Amino acid sequence: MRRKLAAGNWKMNGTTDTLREVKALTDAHPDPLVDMLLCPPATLLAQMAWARGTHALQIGGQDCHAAATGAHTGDIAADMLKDAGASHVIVGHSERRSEHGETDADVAAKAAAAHTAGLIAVICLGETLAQREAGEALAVVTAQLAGSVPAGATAANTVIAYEPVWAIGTGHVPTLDQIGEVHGTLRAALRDIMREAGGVRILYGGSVKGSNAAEIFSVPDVDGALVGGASLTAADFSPIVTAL
Ligand code: G2H
Repeated sequence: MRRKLAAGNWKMNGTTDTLREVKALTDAHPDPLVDMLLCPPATLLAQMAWARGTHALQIGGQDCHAAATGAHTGDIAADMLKDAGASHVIVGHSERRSEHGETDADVAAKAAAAHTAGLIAVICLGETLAQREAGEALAVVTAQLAGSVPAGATAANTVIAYEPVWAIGTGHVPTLDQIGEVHGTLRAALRDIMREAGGVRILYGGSVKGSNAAEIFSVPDVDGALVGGASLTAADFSPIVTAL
């Protein structure tokens, strides 16, 4: 049985004032039946860990370096995220892939570093609109999966997030059939990569909001969501948690 996961990716949003949303969210879901994860900017990790108090809210980074330490100005190691209170880290988000040129191999190295640090890696992948329109979506995500999941990945230390690039922050969402087709394909492909494939959670991400969450969560092999814009306030994120 895979435990559902509602994950929020605050991206480059949020200051200390925004932490009020953590209290509002944890107050709204004092004893959630699903896992809740928020990934704030690194500047807020430690304060968010403090703000959650004894609540089971999980906290994650949005990226990590593949190395454990060293001369990498501006970067953050997985161990540092863990030290700040994180249990997860997002790797390979499409904005990292497109804005920072991260390849599947880079993503796999980062996920491996996360595992070494004891973090759960949320590995993101997804096709572009051009790839979707060319009928390449399934081949693209299958290749990304094979290239981005490192040796040593298990159901306990790895979450997959399918985020079609054309759905991110655009309000465009794939049909339920399209989501189901990709998630089913990813589940099957995982079986070629690792044992425990049946236990790995596969999230959908891209323009998830309260009004479409329930129908997306009804799709087989959708184990939760990675939410961007609608995770920034408790008012928007709470209905998504409830829909799971
Ligand atoms: C996809 C998602 C969060 P949004 O990037 O990872 O963002 O929900 O704003 O489309």
